[in-house]
Amino acid sequence: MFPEWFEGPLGVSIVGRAIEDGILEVELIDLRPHGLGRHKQLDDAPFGGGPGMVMRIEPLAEVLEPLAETHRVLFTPSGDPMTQSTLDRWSSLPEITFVCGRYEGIDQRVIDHFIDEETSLGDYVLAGGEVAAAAAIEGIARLLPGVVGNPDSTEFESFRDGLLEEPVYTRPAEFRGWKVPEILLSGDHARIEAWRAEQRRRRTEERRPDLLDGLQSET
Ligand code: JFT
Repeated sequence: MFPEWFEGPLGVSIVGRAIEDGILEVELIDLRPHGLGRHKQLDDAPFGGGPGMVMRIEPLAEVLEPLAETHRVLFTPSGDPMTQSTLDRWSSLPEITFVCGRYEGIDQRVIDHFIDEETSLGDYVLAGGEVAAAAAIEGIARLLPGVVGNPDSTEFESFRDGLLEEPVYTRPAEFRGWKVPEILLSGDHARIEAWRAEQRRRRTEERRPDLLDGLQSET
């Protein structure tokens, strides 16, 4: 309903570059022209009463039925939480359709007949699906081969070993008396890697013990 919302997210940084370089293609579909009547209406009052409005089926059917060959994802607070494995899976699909709704939601028959997967950005409440779609597009873009900033090896990936990232530092080596950990200036790459691994482990234990529960490497 708001294609102009995506101008920023699609125009800059990793996603902007991926599109410029022809590695990623994004087509925005404005729902408004598919609306009903002279006012191109997209919403209506909910059957059974209650507050707010619901997106009608006709405009979405018109748009989504011809896209049946694509993987059609609806962003919704009721969906399965989006994780890195969701993005890994989506990044290898040739074409994916993200449906971004507004109002109180979408007529259930749209979901039943024109949606392949329901996904949520997370357990907090936004006003629509656009932020989730922008997050997904950026998360996918950085996984695509040839995208600048895409580490060639998943070895340098966040969550690569299911742990949080270690702290990182750059120049100056001292600022207001706050020193960079000595080990990082030592040039001893074996000890540096061991230190980083230990930092990832400790950080994850402290901040996200839930991530350790599902790990294979620990016994
Ligand atoms: C919110 C959303 C996600 C995700 C899609 C559509 C309407 C507004 C709304 C809010 C609360 C309850 C409807 C959406 C999201 C998230 C996605 C819609 N709304 N019902 N909010 N928060 N993490 N993905 Cl369509």
